[in-house]
Amino acid sequence: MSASTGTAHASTLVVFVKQGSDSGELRSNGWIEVCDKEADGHGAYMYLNTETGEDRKHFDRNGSAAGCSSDFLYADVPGLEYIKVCEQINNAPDKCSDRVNISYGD
Ligand SMILES: [Ca+2]
Repeated sequence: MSASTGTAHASTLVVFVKQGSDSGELRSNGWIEVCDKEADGHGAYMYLNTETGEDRKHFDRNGSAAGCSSDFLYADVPGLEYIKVCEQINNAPDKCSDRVNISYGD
């Protein structure tokens, strides 16, 4: 059972991003869900950058174990500049999807 059940359906999907099999979802009410689907020891996270230049990472807190991690954003969706989904690589640059610009609400 996902913690997001119920809440996620009260809003519209803004963007769904994949990096390999890992994925991240952003919804219009600020709900995000990050899913680490690769049992490769590389933690998956959604990277968010706001129009004021703040950034934050939201990890799938149980890694590649079953279930994803959901959170509400610290920022309004219209205040986001872009997001991407990444996996953390030790001693090397993280592997990330392309940036996805967020124009929702702009
Ligand atoms: Ca997981």
